[in-house]
Amino acid sequence: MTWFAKIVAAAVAVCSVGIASTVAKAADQLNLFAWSEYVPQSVLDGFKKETGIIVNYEAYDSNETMLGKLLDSGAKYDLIQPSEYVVEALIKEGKLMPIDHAKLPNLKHLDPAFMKMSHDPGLKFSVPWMSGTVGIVYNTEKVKEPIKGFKDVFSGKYKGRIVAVDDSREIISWVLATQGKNCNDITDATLEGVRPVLKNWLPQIKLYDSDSPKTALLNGDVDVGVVWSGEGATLLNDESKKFKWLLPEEGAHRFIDNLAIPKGAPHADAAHKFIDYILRPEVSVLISEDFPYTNPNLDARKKLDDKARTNAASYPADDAKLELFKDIGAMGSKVDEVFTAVKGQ
Ligand code: N2P
Repeated sequence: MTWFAKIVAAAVAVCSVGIASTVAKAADQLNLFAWSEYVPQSVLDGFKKETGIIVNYEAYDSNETMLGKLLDSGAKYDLIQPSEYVVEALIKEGKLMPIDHAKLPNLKHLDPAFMKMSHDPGLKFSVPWMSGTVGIVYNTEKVKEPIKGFKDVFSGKYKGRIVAVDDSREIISWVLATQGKNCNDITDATLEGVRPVLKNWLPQIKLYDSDSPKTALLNGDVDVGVVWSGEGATLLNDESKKFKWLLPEEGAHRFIDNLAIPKGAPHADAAHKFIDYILRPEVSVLISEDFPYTNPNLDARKKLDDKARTNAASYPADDAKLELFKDIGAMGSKVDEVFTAVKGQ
């Protein structure tokens, strides 16, 4: 069974209620299936005001959830927001519609570095939305010894005081990093090596939250987090100044989240219009203001104020040790299986 077949089977098993009824079909609508806490209402409103197109924003909290629903839904979605390794997989599987660059005059604002990424060189099937990292954030009023990496977070000292994103591929990559292995070195053997470490780590996590892990840190429910950089950037902006952000010394994942149009999308033209709209620097800035990730739009970045441009979580140092995830094919479902099994123990 391929990774895709497994995800479809799992989606069919758990989705008792079809999503078709919630997804609009009218010509002046756009069905956007995107990460939660990532698309500002002001952008959706501005797009509607200008084009008359209503955006139906359905949110997900992991690539795997998105894939399951996408493949189970028939052609309902017009735009999805997969990360780099999922773009790579969807291209291989022939699931994406080519992007018509002639409809995207604002593509010129992108940092040229994003045109050459290995998951989609030349951006034939996707356009970057935001980039980011996964790092560590902690409350310095509660944590007195400096934390340097995953080994410190999961030393046992912070048991019951940790929030982490609920993401199997991420968490397994953290274990691999502590073992000196690359985040894409995923085989049956490396997964078996990961399992005992997961058994030790996962019971230390108080809360899994991929939507808004900053909330538990702000509330004081937890003191340490392993979270998306945009969440870390928001915590750094907190007026208390009590949060510290760092990239783990063992190495970190750099993700590139993208917009892509699934094959068979009912409103492909509206999808292109939306992509071009968010590529406008003045619109792209609105995204950065609400969700301070690394903006791939160079002309938008120039419009950010100094505080935003120098936020260490949003814009890591050039020499940071960062790795992109690659498509790992059928091993993707094994990653899920190992994580779910240990989490459920
Ligand atoms: C936004 C989530 C960031 C996505 N809320 C990580 N790929």
